[in-house]
Amino acid sequence: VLAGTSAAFHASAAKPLVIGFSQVGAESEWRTANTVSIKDAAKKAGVNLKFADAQQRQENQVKAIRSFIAQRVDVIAFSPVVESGWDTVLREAKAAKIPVILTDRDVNVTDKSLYVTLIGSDFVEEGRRAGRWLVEHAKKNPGKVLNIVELQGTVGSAPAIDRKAGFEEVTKGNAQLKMLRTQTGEFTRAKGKEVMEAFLKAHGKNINVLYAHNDDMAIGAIQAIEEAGLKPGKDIVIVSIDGVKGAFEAMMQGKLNVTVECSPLLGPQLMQAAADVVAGKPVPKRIVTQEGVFPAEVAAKEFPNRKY
Ligand code: GYE
Repeated sequence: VLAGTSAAFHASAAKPLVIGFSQVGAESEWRTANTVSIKDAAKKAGVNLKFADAQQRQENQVKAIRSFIAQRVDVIAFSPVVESGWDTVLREAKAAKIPVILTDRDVNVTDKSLYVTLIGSDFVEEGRRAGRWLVEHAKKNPGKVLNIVELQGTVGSAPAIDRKAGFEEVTKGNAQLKMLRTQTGEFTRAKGKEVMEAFLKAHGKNINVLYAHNDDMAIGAIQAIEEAGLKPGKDIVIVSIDGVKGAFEAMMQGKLNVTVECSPLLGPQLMQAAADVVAGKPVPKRIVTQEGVFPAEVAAKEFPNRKY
């Protein structure tokens, strides 16, 4: 009885860990799932989470981080909208001795001691996986040149930069694959649809392939393709990234050909890393998520297993 009492006493006396988290926004299905994962994991871990939504704007993230510093939270975590422009505010966090954990997206800083770790996917590899699928697809139509249009993610964001680079790395020099047009669709359905409409106006039936940096833009583009009287998934082959439920539904309807998985379920790893950092335990500089590739043929079988 005594031991139990004292354990309970210690548990209630222990201050809950306070984490300030600045989220990118609510631009996609991926992002919504990521937010749910982080909030759920915080609740389960008994963490006091201060959550701020930046609405896809870096200036809002800088403000949120400064306010977390002023509140003297235990750990600052954030998913940076864009890669560059973080040195000053991260130096402020370091001067205040508050550890910073990056989730999902990377920053471009010369002083790597400005953050503890980055938890998230390898976006270059995702781009390569998308490109490799297309290289294999092209082999099924030997001699045929495929004209590609690309919908990029948010300008200056790590996933947009890296998914473009990885895709280029494996498709460049392939005589069957020709990039016609590339433009940002800002990772949203609305913008994906709008930009695809413009692509279709300019190039119509000459477009053979759409490479979208996320599923939401692909889903928006699917609408544009249908409204133009063409068959998405057939007249235009569509390759995208994330693996959200909406993509699996589109694949089961034959409108999307493949999605490369990018898991948004980073909450539990974030809570673990934050607890470890505060406890003074070593944390690896990079924690990479394990992911796969899902072509339309396996969509129906995999759908019940999808968690986001
Ligand atoms: O792919 C996209 C979201 O940073 C990996 O951001 C994330 C990307 C994700 O808007 O859907």
